[in-house]
Amino acid sequence: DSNDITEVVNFTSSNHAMPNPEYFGKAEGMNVILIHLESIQEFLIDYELNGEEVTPFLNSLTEDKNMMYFDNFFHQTAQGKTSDAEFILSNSLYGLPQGSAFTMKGTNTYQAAPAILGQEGYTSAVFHPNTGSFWNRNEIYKSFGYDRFFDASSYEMDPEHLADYGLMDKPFFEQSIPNLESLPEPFYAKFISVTHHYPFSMDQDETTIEPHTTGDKSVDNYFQTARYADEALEQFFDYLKESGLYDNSMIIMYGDHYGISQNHDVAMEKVLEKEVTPFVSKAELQRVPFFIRVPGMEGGIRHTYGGQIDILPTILHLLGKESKDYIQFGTDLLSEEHDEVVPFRNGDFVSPTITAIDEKFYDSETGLPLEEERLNEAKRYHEAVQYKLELSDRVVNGDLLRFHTPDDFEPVDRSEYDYNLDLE
Ligand code: GP9
Ligand code: MN
Repeated sequence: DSNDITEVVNFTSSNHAMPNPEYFGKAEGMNVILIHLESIQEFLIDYELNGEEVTPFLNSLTEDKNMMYFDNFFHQTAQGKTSDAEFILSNSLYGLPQGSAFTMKGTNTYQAAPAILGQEGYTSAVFHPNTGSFWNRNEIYKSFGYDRFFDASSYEMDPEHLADYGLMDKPFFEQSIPNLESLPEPFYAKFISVTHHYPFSMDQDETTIEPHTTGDKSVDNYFQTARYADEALEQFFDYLKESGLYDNSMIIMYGDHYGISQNHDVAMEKVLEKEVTPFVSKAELQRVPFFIRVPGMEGGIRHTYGGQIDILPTILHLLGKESKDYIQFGTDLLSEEHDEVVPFRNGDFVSPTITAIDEKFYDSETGLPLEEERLNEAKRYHEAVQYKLELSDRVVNGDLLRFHTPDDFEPVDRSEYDYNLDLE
């Protein structure tokens, strides 16, 4: 009941990080373009295969003068994979420990980014060239308040250009343009690509880099589809520049989750040319790239620790919208008060000082087991992480946002949304 929400509100308001005046409102009134970098892991950035960059375009973006690049950023997904990433960053709530909140909690009450910004005059849309019912998107997007959903029905699904989960990235971005241009500005638009997805197979005629040579097929091919995704992204950026959208849009890009699972640690030793210990496999390799580009705002490489849970409060503050009245479990990455302990869904965590893997503690800098005298500090972090995950689960399982409506927020009425999709 409504009493259950009180403990949650007490926690989230005390956990809230004050906006940094240097950044608050820096993107006010701008469009928001979110690009979901399917299966892109951080180790790809600046990785060279046979002396060649795998993702030259992404690499160049880390040096763009208006681009902030976070190199200690982690995915926090579990079984819900892509859908967990979407769920976490749209709501600043954690995904569920088992299954996918998208499929299991699609009709809950949410206060998601599209609804919050919709009430500030934004039009919201998702572009994704797969059947709209995949991951129950066609239902949960209504609860999030997405105005438009362009699924496979909005694309020419030419059989020659299909990947396992839908249209290849290059035609996907290209064909998205007319629909993007139909949106009134300012808009909040998310693009979810599909080519760079396990098992990372693609037509060899279209590849522009040799596979890796570890002998593990999906690991070897991972580099080819990553290169293709990088090229598709560059083409989309070219369009954004030509159309002028580049100059009045904030661009956010995030890796959704690992592409190479722990079943491939042996091959990863060859890729990284080092021993893949549990610390490397379960912490280091869970880094994903995170980029923020705001026209006119100074960029640079940031070493702040953070995760997908922190994306929503960061975006809201850049847009000049206080996140304080909302129930959000992350904190603004640009705030002086940002919390650098990053929980994983299983209760493990990373931070600049201490990392917990399988409930064993490590020194984050050396990767070695933590000294005895720091164990108490580690246990405090661990308890804080458990508590956050437990409270977030209470919100999602109990549909508790029904009982907490911020003053300037109108609850979403799902019946107002219909995407006219052609669902098989
Ligand atoms: C499917 C795509 C892939 O539409 O988003 O989802 P994933 O398998 O990565 O969770
Ligand atoms: Mn995914």
